[in-house]
Amino acid sequence: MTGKRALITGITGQDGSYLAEHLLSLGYEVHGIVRRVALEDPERRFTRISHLLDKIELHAASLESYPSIFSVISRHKFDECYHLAAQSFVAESFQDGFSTLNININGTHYILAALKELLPGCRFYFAGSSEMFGKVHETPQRETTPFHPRSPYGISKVAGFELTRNYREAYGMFCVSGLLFNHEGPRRGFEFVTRKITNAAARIKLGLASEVRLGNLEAKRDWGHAADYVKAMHLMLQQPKAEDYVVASSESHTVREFCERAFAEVQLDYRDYVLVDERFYRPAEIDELVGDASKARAVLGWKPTYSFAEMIKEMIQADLDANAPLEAKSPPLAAVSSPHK
Ligand code: NDP
Ligand code: GDR
Repeated sequence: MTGKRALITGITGQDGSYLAEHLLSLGYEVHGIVRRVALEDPERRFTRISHLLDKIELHAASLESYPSIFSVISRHKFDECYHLAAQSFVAESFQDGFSTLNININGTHYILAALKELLPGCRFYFAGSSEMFGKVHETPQRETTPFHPRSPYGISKVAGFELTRNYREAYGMFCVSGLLFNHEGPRRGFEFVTRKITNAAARIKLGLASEVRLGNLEAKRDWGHAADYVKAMHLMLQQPKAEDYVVASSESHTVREFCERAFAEVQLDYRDYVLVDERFYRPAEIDELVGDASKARAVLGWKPTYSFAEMIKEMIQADLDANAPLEAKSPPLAAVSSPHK
C-alpha cells in the first residue's frame, strides 16, 4: 500500500476510470475533478465510475476556470496529478477548434500554474498523443520524432506538451508527458471508430441495426487496450527522473481490418454492412501511425498484455451484452486465454 494521494482530471472518461481502478488497487487515495453538471446528473455522467463512487472523492471544477482548479488543488496535499481531461475527439476539433484549443491548452496551463503556486512537489502527468506526430517524419514514431500535428486537437496537445516541458525546465517540477497511441476497450466513447464498429457489429448481429457508416477505411492506427496504457502513466511518475515516453503496441492495422475482425467475431462479413460515407472523412487525415515503445519497455518495464484480437473480442462481447434484451443475454464467445478480466 502506497498511502499516496492522487488527483485525476477526466476521471469520468475511459482512461480516468481505468486509472482510478489501478491506483485504488495500489492503495492510493484517489480524487477526481468533474464538471458541476456531471455531479448533478450522476446516473448518466458517471457510468464508467459508478462502481467506484464510494471509494473515490470527487470535486467540482471546470477546466475553463482557473479559480475552480486552484480551489481543488488547495484542498489536499496531492502527491501525483494525472491530467487526462480534454476535448479528446479529433473530428470535433475540426468543427470547433476554438473550444478544443481553449480547453486543452488553457486547462493544462491552469493546472500547471496552480500546482506551481500550491504544490510544486506534486508529480504531474500530461496526456500527450500520437496525434502530435501527425504527418509523420519517420516510422515508427519515437520520443525524438518531430511533431507535425494535423488537427486543432493535435495542435492543442503539442501546446500542452510544450507547457509541461516548460514547467519542468523553468521551475524544476516533476512534469512528464506520455505520448500515447490509440487505446480502446469496452469503455471507449461511441464516437471513436473502434467502439462505433464493435457496437454496430453487435447491434446488427442482434437485429437492432442494419448498417454502419464510416469514413476512411484505409487509415492505419496503432491500437492497444486502455487498461494496459494507464499502467504506463503511473509508472512514468514513479521514476527518479522526469522524462517523456511513447506508449504503443507497435502494431499498425487499418480501420478496414478492424471491421473485418470485429464482424467476424459475430460470424458476419463486414462488406455486407459497412458503408463508406464522405461525411466521416476529415479535412486532414493521418494515414498511418505506429509507435516505438522500446524506451517504455526498457526503462519502465512496461509491456502491453492484450493482443489486438483479444481487445476486439472483449469489446464485441461487452457490446453484445449491453445490447441484448434482459431476458436473453448473449452466449459468451469462445473464451479468451488471457488474464485481463
Ligand atoms: P475521454 O473523451 O473518454 O474523456 C475525456 C474526459 O475529459 C472526460 O472525463 C470529460 O468529462 C473530461 N472533460 C472534457 N472536457 C472537460 C472540461 N471542459 N472540463 C472538465 N473536464 C472535461 O478521453 P480518454 O479517456 O480516451 O482520454 C484521456 C486523455 O488522453 C485525453 O486527454 C485524450 O486527449 C488523451 N489521449 C487519449 C488517447 C486514447 O486513445 N484514448 C490516446 C492519446 C491521448 P465529461 O465526462 O464531463 O465529459
Ligand atoms: P483518433 O481516433 O482520431 O485516432 O483519435 P478515431 O477512432 O476517432 O479515428 C481513428 C481513425 O479512424 C478513421 N475513421 C473514423 N473515425 C471515426 N471517429 N468515425 C468514423 O466513422 C470513421 N471512419 C474512419 C479516422 O479518420 C481515423 O483515421 C483518438 C482519440 O482518442 C484521441 O484523443 C487520441 O489522442 C488519439 O486517438 C491517439
